[in-house]
Amino acid sequence: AAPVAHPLADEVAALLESFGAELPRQAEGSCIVRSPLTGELIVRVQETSPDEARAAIGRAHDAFLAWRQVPAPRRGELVRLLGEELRANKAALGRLVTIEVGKIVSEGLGEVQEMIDICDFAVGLSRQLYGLTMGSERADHSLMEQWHPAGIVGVISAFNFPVAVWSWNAALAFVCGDSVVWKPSEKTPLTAIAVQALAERVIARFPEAPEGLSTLILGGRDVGEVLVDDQRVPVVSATGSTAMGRVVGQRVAARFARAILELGGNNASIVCPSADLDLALCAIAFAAMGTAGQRCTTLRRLFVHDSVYDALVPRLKQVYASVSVGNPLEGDALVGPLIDEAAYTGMERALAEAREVGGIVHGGGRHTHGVAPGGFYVRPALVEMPAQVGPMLHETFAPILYVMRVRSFDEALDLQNGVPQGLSSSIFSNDMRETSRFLSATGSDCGIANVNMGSSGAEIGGAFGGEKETGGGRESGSDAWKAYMRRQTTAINYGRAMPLAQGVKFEI
Ligand code: UN1
Repeated sequence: AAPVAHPLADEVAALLESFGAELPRQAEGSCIVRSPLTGELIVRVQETSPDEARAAIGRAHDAFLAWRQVPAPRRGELVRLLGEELRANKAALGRLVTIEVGKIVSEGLGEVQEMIDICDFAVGLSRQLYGLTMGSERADHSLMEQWHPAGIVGVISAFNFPVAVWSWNAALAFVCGDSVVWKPSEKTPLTAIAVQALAERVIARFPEAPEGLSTLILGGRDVGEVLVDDQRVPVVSATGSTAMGRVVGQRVAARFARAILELGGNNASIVCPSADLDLALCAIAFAAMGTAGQRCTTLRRLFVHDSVYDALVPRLKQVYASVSVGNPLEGDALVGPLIDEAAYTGMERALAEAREVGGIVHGGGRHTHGVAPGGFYVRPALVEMPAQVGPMLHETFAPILYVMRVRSFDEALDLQNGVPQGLSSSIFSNDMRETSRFLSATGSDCGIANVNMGSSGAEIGGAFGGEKETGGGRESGSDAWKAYMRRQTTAINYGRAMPLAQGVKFEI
């Protein structure tokens, strides 16, 4: 039988239809969407023009003016319904993530679960947007702070978590009384169109929710810049490369708005003499090879103590040599494709650079067996490094794990902290002194520090983000919501006198 012309494109069209959206088939669109599973062209998508983007921001601004007046627990009810919608559509949306990004099935589903989790979190939060009261120094005065909605939250997201990142921002923004304008990665407009359709469905049947509460703009840098530069957008939450964040952060700061930046990671784990090596092996494998090495929390550097190096690293090499790579829709491979050809050439370049500085590369290279030739599948690479140099200092978005032998905990910690990025880190140790030092003020300098776990796969309950070139922003749980609101300090004089603070006298 003749091969089917567009099997994945047809499936994507059907999936989008199930969300109430249409596959935007535009012959002329400049955003070319291919499935990394096969390289098949799914569709060309038309970019939003700068004028259309400004109009979308206008609608989002109007929506904010109405939404901020809706009581926060009611806003939480909207997010509860969004969570229900996501629960009902988990399988279909997870599958669309797999088709558009190449994640394995359980990670595609996991991404949608992460969306559901943050919705649940935000529902509770909608009744806990707590301010404070302080004791005033003046008689018959009270002093307090309260949190008010901020305005439009601009969300710029990356391809690797094409829908979850929106939800970490949007679920909080909605309960905080904000509206959202979302510019997803130009590599993943289809999952964004699906989620936008689900959000619109919920908004349409919620009486107090204004049209324009959730808005989508599509395209690359030009359209992103409109969002970044618009005075009506007080909060811009951007996930992506450090190079992108450096531009976004400066432009947002130039107009005194707030940027929440989640940028590059170069995450490390330290394996100490007392480590449970079986546990470490499993944790390292998922952290380094999961999502084909394309998480910002992916484990990229491993420091192994001399005393356990020969017990661990040969086993790790075996795992690397035997891990299954393939199309996640056609089997149970643990490693799917890279997002595109540029990611593949980036990986090849990093491996060549590693060899130049004395690295010994195990694995790597294109994997072609049993997969469509248009997909960029690779063997994950383990690279034994003589020193922390060359590509080890950069984030390469691919499954490369650099391994180094270390002779002490202090040496490992210095190496771990000795890179420009500061997202995630972990230690494998059963020695309380080591683990406690790792978590102390003089330990890991990262936003995330784990014990006896890998660097990736954070739960939404904690604040997510990192230091240094990772950008400093925090999203998701804990008190990350505060970045989505404006703080107001309020003093009230309920007496008849007019005392001044600090005892100042000004008698007229
Ligand atoms: C990202 O890669 O952009 O901790 C975020 C994790 C996920 C989030 C990753 N919960 O790996």
